[in-house]
Amino acid sequence: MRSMALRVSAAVILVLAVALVAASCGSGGSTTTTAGGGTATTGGSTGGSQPAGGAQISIQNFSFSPASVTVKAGDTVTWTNNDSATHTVTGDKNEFNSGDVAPGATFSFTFKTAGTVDYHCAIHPSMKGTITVQ
Ligand SMILES: [Cu+2]
Repeated sequence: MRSMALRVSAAVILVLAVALVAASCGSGGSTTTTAGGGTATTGGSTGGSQPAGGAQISIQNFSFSPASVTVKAGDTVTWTNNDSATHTVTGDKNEFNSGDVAPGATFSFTFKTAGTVDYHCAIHPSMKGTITVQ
């Protein structure tokens, strides 16, 4: 019995030692993990059907997400209505107006001039967003 217990504890120590070595290797490898995260960012351009540099905005839970987006002049911004209600994407100064965007539908607009455009949903005025064009 006693030697059995010794063997078990020896095994536990061995496992712990291996775990420690693995942990220190893991922390050294975390730099690689961060680099992998950078690759994931590149994957964000997977919306390959969009022109390079465009932006995607999701309409959900009666809000624009993200509410603030910065693009370059000439970029196309696409809004996708992921909500269960109909919304609009309407420039505060009527710079653009999507009209009704049904659930599941999209609206795209190309911003050609630099400046800041505030917009809202004409149906739900509390829904607001900003596009900054550089
Ligand atoms: Cu709305």
